[in-house]
Amino acid sequence: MLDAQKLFRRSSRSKAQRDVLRSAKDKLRAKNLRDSKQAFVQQGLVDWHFPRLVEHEVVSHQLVIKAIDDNDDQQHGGSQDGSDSQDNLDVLTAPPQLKKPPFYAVLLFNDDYTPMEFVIEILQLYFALDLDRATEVMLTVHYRGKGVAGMYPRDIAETKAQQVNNYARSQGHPLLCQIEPQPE
Ligand code: TYC
Repeated sequence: MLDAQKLFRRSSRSKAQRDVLRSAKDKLRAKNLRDSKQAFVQQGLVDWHFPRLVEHEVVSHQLVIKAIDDNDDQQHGGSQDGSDSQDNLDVLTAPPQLKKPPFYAVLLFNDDYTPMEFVIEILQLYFALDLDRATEVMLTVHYRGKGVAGMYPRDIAETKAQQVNNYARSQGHPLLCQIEPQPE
């Protein structure tokens, strides 16, 4: 059996091993989870075939390190101190790893037929721009060919573009609205 596996067999841990494990846990708590897992493996504390580390790391932002040998308790006739099988779990909390969603620009394109007033109305209605800002954006589109009406996560950007196109069509205007991913 690998040393790492022995380390996670609770019943066979020596004090020195418990200390190593505790300090490793502290490191894990402090660092990015995936980096830490890599570090754990490099230090020989866990074997890479320890997939539950990954499976559980997203559960309520808790990392659950389960002893490799699920039968540990059974093999040793249950826990000696009378506590239940939860003994076999080491639960570490880690800060949530949040990533901002990628943003999409909602673009308006110029055409020769959509009335300026209608474009301004669209910008106020769907993009919450005040009259001055809506006029400014409309003129940018008019003179430069395209302009950004707003920036949103993908779902919202898609919905807005669809709403604008549908509304423009329903009013008989060819106004075109499309989304474009933004570099992160
Ligand atoms: N070019 C249009 C006109 O002169 C106005 C316009 C502005 C149309 C912006 C579309 O996205 C647009 N009536």
